[in-house]
Amino acid sequence: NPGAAPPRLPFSRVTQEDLAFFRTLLPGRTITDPDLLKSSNVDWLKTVEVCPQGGNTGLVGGSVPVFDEIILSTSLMKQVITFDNISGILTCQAGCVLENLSNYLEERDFIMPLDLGAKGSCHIGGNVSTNAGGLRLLRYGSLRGTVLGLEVVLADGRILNCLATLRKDNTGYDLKQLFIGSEGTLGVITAVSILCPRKPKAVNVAFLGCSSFQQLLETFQCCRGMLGEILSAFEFLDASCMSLLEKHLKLTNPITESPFYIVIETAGSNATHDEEKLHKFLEEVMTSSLVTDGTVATEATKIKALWSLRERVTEALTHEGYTYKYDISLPVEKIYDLVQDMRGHLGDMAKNVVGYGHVGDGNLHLNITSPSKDPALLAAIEPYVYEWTSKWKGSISAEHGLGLKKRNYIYYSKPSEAVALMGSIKAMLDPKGILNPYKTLPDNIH
Ligand code: FAD
Ligand code: S2G
Ligand code: ZN
Repeated sequence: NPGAAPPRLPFSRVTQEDLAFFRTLLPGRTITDPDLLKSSNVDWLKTVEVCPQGGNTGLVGGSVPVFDEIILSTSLMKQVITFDNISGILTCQAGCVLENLSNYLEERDFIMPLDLGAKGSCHIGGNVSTNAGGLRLLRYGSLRGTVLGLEVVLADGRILNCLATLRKDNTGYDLKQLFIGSEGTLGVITAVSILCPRKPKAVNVAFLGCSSFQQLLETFQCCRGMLGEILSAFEFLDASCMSLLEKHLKLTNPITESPFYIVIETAGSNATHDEEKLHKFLEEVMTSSLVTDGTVATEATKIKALWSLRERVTEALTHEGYTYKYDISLPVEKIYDLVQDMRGHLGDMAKNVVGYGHVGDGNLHLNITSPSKDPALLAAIEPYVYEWTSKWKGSISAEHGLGLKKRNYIYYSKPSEAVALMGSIKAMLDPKGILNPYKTLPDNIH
């Protein structure tokens, strides 16, 4: 069971001196009462009970302790440090909640370069530590490009001040990249500087229906050609997702029932120009019947309603019982083949097999549900899903990271020499194994 506690490995164990140190360092802010720690000791999916913690919205069991680890919460580190409204470069503490940063920037005519369904709780430090992707990656790129600098506290207490606010700096190794996506295993991120785009003057969202995934892919190609630089998101969900949204969240499907649904967002600086391009595109895909039905929103509340059909799939799934989540990168034309193959492979063992995700990033969210935890179902899914992904040279974790649950499957997406080098870097930066032990790296390299 991927979420189960692993065997004890030669990592440090917490001592009374450790606890005494933190009690002196943070008087009144160290919590040891098990009841008060309950919500921090369980992950968002409630699948791992058993480190630095941000918003605790991670989905791979990376943010919760396994044995006796101390959780470092960033919740009180929520200050914006600087914002330059010429360059759009924001510097802030790691515990800023993503949605608060978005609001702060939007008041100043800028936006965050990432957006995800967990924005109300996740911290920017957690986003950087997981190298979160989200709904805007297609347009603004990943955090590997938008993060300009980091302040990181190393395992021996040294503060690494790489909090640059320059777009270009080629002086030596780009050390911040080591910490982006390292899931708290190499250092504690305490501040982030990030390049933020201007808030678009015109946003449109089109919600379209397609009768096959092939037609969805052709719509994507047409969309990229005809919308070009104003395209800011291309997401999909399948009919199974839509029925869960209707059933559990009482959301309404705004168009005719279809096997596939697409959310397309445009973001530009000239509403007339954008609407003209969008309508030409819609005319093209409707007349060529790539798309069977659709609706467009330009006004904020309708835009939000259309986006919630994509953003709330995760929430709808939680009402179906136990969810086995697979966050897979594949060649974009293969992403739905995995859903179909998995349905054939599982037959009636699973209650739901659904597919949704970020088409533009070649990132599928394959979710399989059963009324409760089912070891036989898990054995039918894993390692089948990882072998399938590896065969198509995909990634077994596109954006959520490996955490506790997927740490031992890293070899499906990385050669052993690479994993060994990761182990050497980990040993150099965290020789006592005090930083988020049992996460990201497989047990066999410690
Ligand atoms: P936590 O869960 O608290 O921690 C995550 C990892 O980062 C842990 O390993 C933790 O140790 C480490 N960490 C946290 N803070 C620090 C720090 N300051 N320094 C060092 N390490 C740290 N993810 C996506 O990529 N794309 C999506 O579209 C997306 N949508 C989501 C939608 C929903 C509804 C939910 C619940 C989750 C979604 N996620 C998505 C997953 C999750 O929100 C991201 O992984 C997010 O970046 C986690 O941030 P957090 O602050 O909650 O981190
Ligand atoms: C998304 C959220 C987590 C999941 O909705 O884009 O990353 O797999 C996901 O449901
Ligand atoms: Zn996602």
